[in-house]
Amino acid sequence: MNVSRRPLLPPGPYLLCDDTVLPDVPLVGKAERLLAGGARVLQLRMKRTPVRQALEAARAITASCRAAGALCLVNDRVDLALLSGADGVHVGDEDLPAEDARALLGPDRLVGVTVRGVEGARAAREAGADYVGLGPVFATTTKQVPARVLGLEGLARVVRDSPLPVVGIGGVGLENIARVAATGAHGAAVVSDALLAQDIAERVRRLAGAFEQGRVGK
Ligand code: TZP
Ligand code: MG
Repeated sequence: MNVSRRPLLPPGPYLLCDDTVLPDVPLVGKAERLLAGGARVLQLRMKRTPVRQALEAARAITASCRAAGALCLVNDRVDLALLSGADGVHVGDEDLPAEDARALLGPDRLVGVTVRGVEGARAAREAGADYVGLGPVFATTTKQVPARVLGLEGLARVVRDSPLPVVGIGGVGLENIARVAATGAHGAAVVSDALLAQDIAERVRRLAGAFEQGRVGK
């Protein structure tokens, strides 16, 4: 019997609420705009916010997500995810190992892991992760990534062989999200294309529509 109350990661755009892109707008304001556009999952990425403010933002944005029926995942910080009651955490090579994140979070929250290929996805599954973030799919300036660009073919190959749902990340925006979806990827992580749009909520709606159009079998 499956006794876990862990939510499923919604398919489609996976929006990052990031403090390095559009730094003058508070995180809570960015989250509101992303949610107003119908975002179903937000990842709160706080690379430059002092920890007390980060905790406050995590608590407020978790509450906003819950009210909107969206999931809130915290990047890097298992402690902030736990304290804010967020739906989970996303960890990479410089964060707590996935198995330790899982041990701290218990069975009812999501653990996502950044990987660079199929081997990483298999290891993430062994470690108790629910999904993997894979990238960079395209070149990006939002983050310096110590790995080569995968392209759509590289993404498709990992999607085919991964034992976990794959969220593509890096350089994804309105112009290419349908092609990311067409690889069979479960999700597409978007940072700057949404946050730098004139109308963030409208951009999120368009990203979701384009993802849906690109989905395999549609
Ligand atoms: N991890 C891999 S690429 C990336 C992260 C956080 C940033 C992607 O940003 P953008 O602006 O969507 O290309
Ligand atoms: Mg990290």
